[in-house]
Amino acid sequence: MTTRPEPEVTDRTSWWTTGQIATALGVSPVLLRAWDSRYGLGPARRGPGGQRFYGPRELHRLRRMSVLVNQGIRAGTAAGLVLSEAVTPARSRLRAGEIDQAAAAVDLHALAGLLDELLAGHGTIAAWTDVLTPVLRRQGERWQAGESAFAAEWALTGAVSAALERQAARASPPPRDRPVLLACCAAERHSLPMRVLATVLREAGVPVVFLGEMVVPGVVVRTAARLDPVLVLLWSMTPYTADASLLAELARRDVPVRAAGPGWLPVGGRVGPVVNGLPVALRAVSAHTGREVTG
Ligand code: B12
Repeated sequence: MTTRPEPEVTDRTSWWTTGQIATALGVSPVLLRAWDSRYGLGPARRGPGGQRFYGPRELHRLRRMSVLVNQGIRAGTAAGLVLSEAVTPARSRLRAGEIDQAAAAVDLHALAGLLDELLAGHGTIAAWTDVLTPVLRRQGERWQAGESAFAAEWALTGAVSAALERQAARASPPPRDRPVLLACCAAERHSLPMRVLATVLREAGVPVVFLGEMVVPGVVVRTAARLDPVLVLLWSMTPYTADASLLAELARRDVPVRAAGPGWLPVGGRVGPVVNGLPVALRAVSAHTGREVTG
């Protein structure tokens, strides 16, 4: 089985169309086009035929717009508010710097406040993509350069996990339905990407069960048998944690399972291309649940 790397940001499949955004927000495509032409709440880019393509930042702005309008605020006023609080790259860099500093100082109180504010202001997807991912990558580079920053990494990842749990807990309870099951392979301690996905799915009203880091293979098999999930994502961050025999065992039992994370790229997913990015994961969930999930 060949593997497919995560699509580039320029790859059109990483973006959402007007129809997908309309379904996710429960508004009509006509209204979205009106918000674009009247208030400039438009897509990130357009295809050759003028088709609109929205990214996480635009989705966040439109969700805010829709919430404000539903609260009875006039569309023009709401658009002004949304545009004035727009998440700009400069603002994201500022937030990233503040979080990095609080982590370096192992200031858990400041970290919790900054992360809650970030998630509320940017939305989970943009907070992860635009702010937390760069901060975490920088941590990784420091580690690789031999800098001893274990305390900062520990503080940061613990605080991010906890903030994401708080954010998920604010969402309304999901319907009682077959869940999406997320699990890390048995030796895998890098759990944040799955925690982010669990949060985004909770916010989107999709039932999700996240088993956490370092899950014993038998537990994944038994939980899948018990919950009858619509989809299982088996996460591996590094090649030495990818458990191909567990993946094969789940597939043999007819569990709808996909390999997720860069750890699978050298060995291949065996059951379809590797799910290696948040938008790709959301599309996989959409395909298996039959409903458009854009976060
Ligand atoms: C935080 C962290 C830890 C924490 C994890 C805590 C936690 N609860 O998650 C701790 C301290 C436990 C840890 C431990 C280790 N770590 Co570490 N860690 C990281 C760090 C800094 C961030 C991990 C992360 O969340 N990445 C997510 C984003 C930031 O990564 P990304 O590359 O942008 O994202 C890719 C995918 O994940 C995917 N993606 C992004 N978001 C999403 C969302 C979804 C839903 C999906 C499906 C995909 C997806 O798209 C990207 C393209 O591939 C990375 C550095 C890095 N660059 O990732 C190192 C890193 C992953 N760790 C590394 C190593 C070596 C280790 C240790 C072996 C070292 C050690 N200290 O003992 C152990 C291994 C533990 C184990 N058995 O798993 C290396 C791995 C190198 C390799 N490829 O083999 C890295 C890359 C650091 C480095 N530069 O060398 N680590």
